[in-house]
Amino acid sequence: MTVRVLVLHGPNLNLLGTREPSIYGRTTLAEIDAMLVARGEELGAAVTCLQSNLEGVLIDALHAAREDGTGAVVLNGAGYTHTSVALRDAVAACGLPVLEVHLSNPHAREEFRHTSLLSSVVRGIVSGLGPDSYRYGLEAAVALARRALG
Ligand code: CA2
Repeated sequence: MTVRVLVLHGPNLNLLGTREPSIYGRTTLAEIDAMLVARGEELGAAVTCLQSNLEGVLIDALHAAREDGTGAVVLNGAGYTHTSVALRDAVAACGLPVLEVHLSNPHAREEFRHTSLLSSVVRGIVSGLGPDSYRYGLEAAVALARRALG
């Protein structure tokens, strides 16, 4: 059975591949999205990707996912990971398995990145593996969405 997975990218991730390649690599967001859609097809999952620099847009997308048959969410909250109580509350409220992903390993970086407001309300976390963090996050999301369907 086809499951639906929503991939949400937070602020500044639209710049991927164009700046700070030493931290975030040279892969663009469009390339990551294409890889995820292709991997989803292999797994029998319909993958929808959305990037926004606006906290409210990410929160609205989580609210919509609750209603539209989405089975799981892959979320890179980017900077909001460390600051946004509102995004955390939306993750907790959406009632879907959410996988937190990060390209870099925030624990190997500045101290302010060591705290994630999301981690205690998500099902799992994948970080530090570049675009593969998203790939593994998607694979886990598909498995969890399938399991929920029974
Ligand atoms: O490693 C990750 O995926 C992060 O979520 C990325 C966030 C950062 O605030 C988190 O601590 C870890 C930053 C995303 C900004 O992306 C850029 C990409 C290219 C150039 C500049 C920023």
